[in-house]
Amino acid sequence: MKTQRLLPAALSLLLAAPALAADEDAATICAEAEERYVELFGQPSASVEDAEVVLMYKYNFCPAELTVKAGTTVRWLNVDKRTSHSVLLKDGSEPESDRLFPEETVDLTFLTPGPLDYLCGPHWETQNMIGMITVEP
Ligand SMILES: [Cu+2]
Repeated sequence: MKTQRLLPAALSLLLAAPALAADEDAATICAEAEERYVELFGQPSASVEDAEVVLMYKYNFCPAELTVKAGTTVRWLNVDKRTSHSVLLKDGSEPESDRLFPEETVDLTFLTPGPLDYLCGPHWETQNMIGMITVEP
């Protein structure tokens, strides 16, 4: 009897959950990602001085496209609450990063000019979680 009473309550919680990430606009998601960053670190991500920060949030890279000078370090930071992500350069020049759990980071320093597509190993196919770095000389 207890199970029967609990189940409908659990179902109604699921139904009340927010819309799936895919339905949300990337700009809205990235604005939320930045809010998460400020909540966690007490300052905007742009105030990081030793790297350009790309946030990973709700199956998006924020910003999805980034242009940097050669020699710049890009730091990917997961600001999701539960989901883990990775960084995998499509040209295969680096091994896929470890799974980054919430609040974990990976740094890559880009020396060679050119465009570089990258993706999230677990989510590029199902969630289109992809990004691009353009390295300028
Ligand atoms: Cu991912």
